[in-house]
Amino acid sequence: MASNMANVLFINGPNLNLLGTREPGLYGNQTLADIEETLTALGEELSIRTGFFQSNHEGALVDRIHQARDESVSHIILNPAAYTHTSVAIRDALLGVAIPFIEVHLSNVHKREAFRHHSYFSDIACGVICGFGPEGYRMALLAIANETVNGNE
Ligand code: DHK
Repeated sequence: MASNMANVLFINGPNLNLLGTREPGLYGNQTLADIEETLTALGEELSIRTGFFQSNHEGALVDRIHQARDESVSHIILNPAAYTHTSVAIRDALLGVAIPFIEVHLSNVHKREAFRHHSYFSDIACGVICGFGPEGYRMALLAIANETVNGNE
């Protein structure tokens, strides 16, 4: 396991601070704090260091991705939320720091409106998980622990 070396940063985009009350039929009842608590515990079990960041602002997300390189973050688990479908700036930030990342969505975006079917991230991500609610973040962390995530190929 490479897990004792992994340093994983979870980044969540706009409106995900509203989890728990926001469209629970789509996004579930857990708050972001609940989800982060579960992921912290799983990280401890797997000997993976975890960190968390959420912002509603595109530039703040770009800045946090830049900062991740200085902190030797090994992997990013990213839910860009609405920026999935719009943000060249966040895509370029990820390409710029060259940190391998997994794209996660709580909902199955492919079952939803057509504008959610395109992602600016999927073709540069190590993998994409969608439709499993908060379990998707756990699946991403387990994939890193199991060394099933390839770097920057
Ligand atoms: C979350 C959002 O806020 C939406 O804008 C995306 C994503 C889907 C999710 O399923 O986690 O379209």
